[in-house]
Amino acid sequence: MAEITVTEHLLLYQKKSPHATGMFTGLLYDLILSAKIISRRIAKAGLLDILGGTGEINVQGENVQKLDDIANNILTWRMERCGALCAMSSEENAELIRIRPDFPRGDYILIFDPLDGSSNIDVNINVGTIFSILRRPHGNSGDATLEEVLQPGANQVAAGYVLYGPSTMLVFSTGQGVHGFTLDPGVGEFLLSHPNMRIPSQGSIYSVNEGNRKNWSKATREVVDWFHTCRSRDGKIYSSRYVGALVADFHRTLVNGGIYMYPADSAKPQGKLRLMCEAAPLAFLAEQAAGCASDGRGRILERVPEQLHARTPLFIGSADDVAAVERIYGKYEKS
Ligand code: AFP
Repeated sequence: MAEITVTEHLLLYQKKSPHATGMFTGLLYDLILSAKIISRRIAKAGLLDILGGTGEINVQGENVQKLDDIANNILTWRMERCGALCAMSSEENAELIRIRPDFPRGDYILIFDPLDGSSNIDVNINVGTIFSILRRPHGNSGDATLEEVLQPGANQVAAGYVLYGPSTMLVFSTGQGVHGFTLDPGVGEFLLSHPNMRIPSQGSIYSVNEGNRKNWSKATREVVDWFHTCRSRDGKIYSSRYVGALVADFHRTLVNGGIYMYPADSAKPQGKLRLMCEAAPLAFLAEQAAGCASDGRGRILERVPEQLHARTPLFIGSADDVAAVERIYGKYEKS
């Protein structure tokens, strides 16, 4: 197979789209460079004094890991200088990150989770970076306001993730399908390895933290019990897989099909996952790959965030599996 770098791929798509500008391609280029730098730091984490926590608690009430901080700083430093942004939001920062007045700015808004699944770092399990790119309403200038940032996921112009796994992979969509690239460390480039990724319409894997069962509603128990007993089209009993790092669990779901679930429960009535920096970007990818993403009632991409760090239940993956979840919740809503 001819080796196409992610930069070549971006330029090709830029030519195909009359709306694409060099500014947008430049934004993605800087994002990808940041991911390569993060990947290099993670690969050496066990050798450097960068494992463990910083002793701080972030806006989400979670322990900040040293690598959370490192990844956040790498992304913030580079992206605020890229000239394409009018605001950023990170999972690690309570407020919007403003672009310094002496830096050039553009029309895009970048939302990211710098290191998702970071509680897995110390045990050398996959982690990832998730990103979402929105555009501010036409004609506005200056710093983006919070109202401009709180857009539904359906407005995303691009979204993706970097999975720091056995190999580092970049998976993203600009609304023209989902494409996956693998980092060749020798060349230092992401090379196209998974063109046009599609989620099978039904899978045979369900993924959920069953330790939370005691806190689930009757409806949620029925949802998970459904996957305990149903069979895939080729007669397979569903298997259970749960990494506890959303990017890794989603990537498996994207490649193999099936469903990832993080329902609301009595301890987390809004769910655990963040709408803007976790659920919406992965929902954009899922739909671009012929899958679905729901909060149990309807499309994640239609949800308008009421605040920067709004949370949501999430059911994402194969279209038939997500439809089964909505059917069961729907039954309880009617009764
Ligand atoms: P951390 O980044 O704090 O590890 O949170 C990871 C995460 O948001 C997501 O990546 C996982 O899917 C989910 O939490 C796991 O949560 P549980 O540990 O409650 O199952």
